[in-house]
Amino acid sequence: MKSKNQKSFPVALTIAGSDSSGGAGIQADLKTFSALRVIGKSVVASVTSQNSMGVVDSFDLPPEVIESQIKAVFADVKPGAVKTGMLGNEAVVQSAARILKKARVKNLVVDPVIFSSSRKRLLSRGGVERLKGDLLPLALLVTPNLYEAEMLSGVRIQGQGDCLKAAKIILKTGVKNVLIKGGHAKGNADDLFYDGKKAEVLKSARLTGGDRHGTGCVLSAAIAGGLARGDKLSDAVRQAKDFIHDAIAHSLADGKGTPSVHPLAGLYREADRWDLFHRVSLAMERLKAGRVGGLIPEVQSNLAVGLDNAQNRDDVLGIPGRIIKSGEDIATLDAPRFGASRHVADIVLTTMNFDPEKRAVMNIKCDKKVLKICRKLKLSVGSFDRAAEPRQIKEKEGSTLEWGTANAIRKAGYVPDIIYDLGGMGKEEMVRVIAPDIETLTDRVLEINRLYKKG
Ligand code: PXL
Repeated sequence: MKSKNQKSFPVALTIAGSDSSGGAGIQADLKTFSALRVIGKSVVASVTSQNSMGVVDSFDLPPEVIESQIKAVFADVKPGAVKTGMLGNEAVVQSAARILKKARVKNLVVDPVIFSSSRKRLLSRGGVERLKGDLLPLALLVTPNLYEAEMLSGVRIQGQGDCLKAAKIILKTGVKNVLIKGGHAKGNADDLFYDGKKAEVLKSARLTGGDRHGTGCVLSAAIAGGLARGDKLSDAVRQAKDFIHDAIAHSLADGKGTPSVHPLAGLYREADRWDLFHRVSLAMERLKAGRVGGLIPEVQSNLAVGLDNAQNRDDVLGIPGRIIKSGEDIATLDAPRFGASRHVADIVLTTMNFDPEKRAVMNIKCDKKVLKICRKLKLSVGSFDRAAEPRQIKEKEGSTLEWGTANAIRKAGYVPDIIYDLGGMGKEEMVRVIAPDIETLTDRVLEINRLYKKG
């Protein structure tokens, strides 16, 4: 029963195969629904034994077992959308189609899984015929890849024109829309969307040369998730394409073979952003309480920390403006922000490029005493000389610190804990404290400050 303050929530159902590797099938579908804030229901149609190197075996469940599961779900809630994935054989396709027809499911997305990427047959020949004859007439959308589109249409696809020809033939089964995925084509991974009236090429840049396990499952689940949330089909498809793009970009090589797409990557990243924001805010409080004003250089200071796998300044959290000093006290003008602190963020991106675990940097005053304390604390020390910077690099505004950081790292052979330079024409000498995380960075700066004050 719904309690008084409980909002209604979107529900989607997947009828598909279980993938013991966790990267595709039911497992990928449920992760995708969850990431989209859609409640996932699942009916297992087949059990596959597989790992990242391929499908070893598959065991289709008896049609009555599939029927029984679907009935149990529908007796309780009517999902706003249903997707089908691997169904295994003709009897399963037939019984799934019969019940979905009876339940008058409107938003049915069919991913016509026929082969695994390792070329294991996941739907019998008879199953393909029943898919065309029984299931597609009920479907709002079918999402074949090029190979599946060839199997469903009988058209040999060699170019965009053949895709449209295939889509038109597939539409004759009664399915209302066709999305032919270009992921296996050469060049860009463009898809063709056809609704019976107009064809649209949905562009996407190719991300990797290699195969990714679970792409088809996640895409169709994301479309079903969007439909369950009430999106129009065209919006659901567009958002699902963005979603799979992100899931592919963050694929996980979690075994010896093909990496799997990562449908939860976006959620984790959002959580990581808030976690880092909170930790940097706490670190700023500690630095303020530690009264590190004596370590702040004339040009003031900043600190920045990169997210796991940071790619650009937007993945690096810094302090807007500067950390400024007033005697021993320090102050900031604003809360930490991603994309702030350009210069220190670029140093972070440089250190992470050499060692992904060196993500936190703060610049502090450089004098003999600071350097002596750093050595006493057994911090590894590297340096660069601004005068040694090649002219071409110097002419590119803002690149000196990246060059200097990389230069010091190359000389040391690793990312040192401290990189200093003695300045140059109009440039103040500077120490950068480098650490694996914001807490270690804060500890180091506070310790340097304590010894600096002691004299
Ligand atoms: O990616 C197609 C697919 C769908 N469902 C299951 C699978 C695979 C591919 O291996 O195992 C269960």
